[in-house]
Amino acid sequence: MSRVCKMSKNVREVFRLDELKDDIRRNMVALLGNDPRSKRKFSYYNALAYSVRERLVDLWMRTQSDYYDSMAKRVYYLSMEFLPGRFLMNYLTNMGIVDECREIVAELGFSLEELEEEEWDAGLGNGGLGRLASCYLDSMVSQNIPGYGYGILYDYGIFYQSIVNGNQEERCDNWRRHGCPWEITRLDTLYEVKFYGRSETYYDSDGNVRFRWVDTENVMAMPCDILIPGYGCSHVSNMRLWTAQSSREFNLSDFNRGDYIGAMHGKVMSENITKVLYPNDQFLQGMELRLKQQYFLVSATFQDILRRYLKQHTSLAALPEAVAVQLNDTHPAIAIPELMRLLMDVYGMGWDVAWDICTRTFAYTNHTVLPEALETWPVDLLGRLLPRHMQIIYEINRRFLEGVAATFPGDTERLSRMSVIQEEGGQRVRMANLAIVGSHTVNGVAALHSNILQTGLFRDFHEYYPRKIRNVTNGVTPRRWLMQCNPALSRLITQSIGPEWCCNLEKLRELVPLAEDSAFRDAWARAKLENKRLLSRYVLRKVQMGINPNTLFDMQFKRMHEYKRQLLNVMHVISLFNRIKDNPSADITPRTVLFGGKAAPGYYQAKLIIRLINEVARVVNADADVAGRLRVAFLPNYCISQAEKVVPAADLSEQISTAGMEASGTGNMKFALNGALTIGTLDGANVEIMEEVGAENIFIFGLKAHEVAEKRRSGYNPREFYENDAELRRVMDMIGSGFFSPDERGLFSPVYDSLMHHGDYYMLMADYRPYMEAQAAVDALYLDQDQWVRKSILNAANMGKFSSDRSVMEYARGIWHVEPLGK
Ligand code: GPQ
Repeated sequence: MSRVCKMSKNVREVFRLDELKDDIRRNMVALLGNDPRSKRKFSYYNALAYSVRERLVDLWMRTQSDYYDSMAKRVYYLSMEFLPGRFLMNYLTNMGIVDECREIVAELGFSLEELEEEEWDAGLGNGGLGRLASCYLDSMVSQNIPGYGYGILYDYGIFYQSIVNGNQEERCDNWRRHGCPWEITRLDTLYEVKFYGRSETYYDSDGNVRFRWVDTENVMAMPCDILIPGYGCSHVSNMRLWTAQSSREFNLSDFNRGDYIGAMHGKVMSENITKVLYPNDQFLQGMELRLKQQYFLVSATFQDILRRYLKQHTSLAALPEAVAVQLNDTHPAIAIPELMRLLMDVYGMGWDVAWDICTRTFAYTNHTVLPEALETWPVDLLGRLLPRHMQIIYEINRRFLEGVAATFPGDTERLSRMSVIQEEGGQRVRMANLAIVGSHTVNGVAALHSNILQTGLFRDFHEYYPRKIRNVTNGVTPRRWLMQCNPALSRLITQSIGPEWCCNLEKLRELVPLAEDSAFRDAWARAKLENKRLLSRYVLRKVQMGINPNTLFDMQFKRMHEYKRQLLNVMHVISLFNRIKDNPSADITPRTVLFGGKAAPGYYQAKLIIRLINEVARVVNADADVAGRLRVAFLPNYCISQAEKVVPAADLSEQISTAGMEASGTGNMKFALNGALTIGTLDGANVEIMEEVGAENIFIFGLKAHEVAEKRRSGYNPREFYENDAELRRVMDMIGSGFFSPDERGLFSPVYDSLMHHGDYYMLMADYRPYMEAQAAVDALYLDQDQWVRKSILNAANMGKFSSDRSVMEYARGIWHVEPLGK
């Protein structure tokens, strides 16, 4: 039986809440050196944070010794990105002490919400991939799956976005400038990470040829832990984030030569490795520093994994029984040759034994089919930075292709498609191929996406390894994405069906009959309205714009990408504008259309669409005929803490990517879970959301994935839609002719041209009319509030499948082969 305390009936006692106030005051003085009589919110936030954290350290240590004593198999979730957002309310929610804490903080003269706002988001990721990793950590620890997140502690997370004259401007996100109370820095643990040098052969004492990696430049990795409390404090785990420190000896030698500046230069350069998160989402830039970051994560993590393993085992032969490593996309895939190197060069194993251990340890998750996102590294670059790994990759590939050639004799084209080395256009290492070959399981993140992997992108691999490629549909944690972000709705749900839903989201189904109860529907609508009011206040504060909570809140919040088609949404807005201008007295459903999302700093077209949204907003919002019926706003700096305000207030969730391009989406799940209705294409997890909520409770439109593929093959002509649809033509002409940019008429020509002259790759023109029709159905339904609210309830009620608890259990049982501890 687990020694870790099960959630006590008396949280007051377990977390010593009677002492919390005194601890906050003590930490004000002892840790922060502040006068407790000061009323600085930031100091009180910090003092509270330290006081909360120290209550968990003990539980964390007990959890770790539980894992140790039971010799449980551990899961290592390796990810270049985590997007936890703020920690304070998550700790309090998972500890179950929000209300108690609110009282204590009030006695100190603050509201909990104002202290919450003092925290800076931990933005150590770009978007969905990083947020998924954070949801999975929450679900693992909440379900007693022994797991850890391993990543990088970037000094600068995803940039801070501001909008200046309608354009995105990036500012650096110095998120730890004033310290971060959640970090536990392990100053005494340092691992050496090697780069460059060369691979040398030598003979061991038995006369066997062996390899060693010599003449390297070394950097030290120091871990920093952030605790991850499970819901109900079943267990407390951690994510371990690495930071680069210069290595001592390479400093010393330079100092001894008297080259002080040279030594400092080396120090600064080596510490640059963890300076900044690359802000590209699904776009490979191919910078050497990025590859260094990847190997830095992998090398430090494996030293830590093996150290922990070898405390309890004498031989590495049983590694796959004790360790499961999940690769979050190919970003950490260099782990495969790294483990081979460690097993062979450091622990003396032969190839076959090492390879068997390796392939039973790794599993790989693919998150995209976009070709520009698939990682390939030039052989020269990889070979220079990691010469021994390059050798190992060649050998992995040689043996792999031998196997393929034996199964498909004479099929040289297949060999060149499947090769880990791409030959055309200069040799490059295909990281996805390496990850597939070196893993026992590969998964996509939604049923449609996994299917596309099997039949499209990884078809050859699926034929060769018929059981390797599988599906695990993504999920989101109901703790942060309902309980914490939407107290009004959570309260109502708990009052109606009890509190179990937050650990067993399928329970929400008990809300289905309540959709027929008019008193419940009223309460549901009131909760939504309350959230819309809160958001309206936030919007007023952020962009000085008043929005009316009684209008339909239509939301598209996600990274800016052409395939996500924010432009299609803008085209709908322009069409509504024209309809109102043509007929100012028309009876239309009043809407507030809100956008948010960052564009990669070098992604010209995405930035231009941000500008277009802002220029359309300027025109629409200033027009007297439109007033009260249509408003448009772009909220700057979309991030986790903003999502927590936006998601609960949405009526309509825009999930309108070109079918076949969005691997899963997770925003779609968050919005529907909070009672928004979805307008979307049959893409990613939208397909499964439709299956769960019922086709009558979602607005599906547009081309299907196979139709998109078919149209691309048979020749797609966007102009045909322009010529046959007067309303579309007018929209395009307004964009192209400078209607929204009177001072710079050609400003939006590239937007116009991409659709009209460059093939409209994402098929907006084809989907415009079906989208307009779906939006008309939205308008009509919204006028019937009774029906709308009924559907809103049915959406939330049927979202049980999309809990990350379910996803994590599928990984645990089907891929990691671990069971929850103490069960
Ligand atoms: N995703 Cl490859 C990212 O956020 N960043 C990436 O670099 C890659 C994928 C997203 C993907 O676009 C979404 O459809 C998924 O829901 C999400 O990963 C999590 O799987």
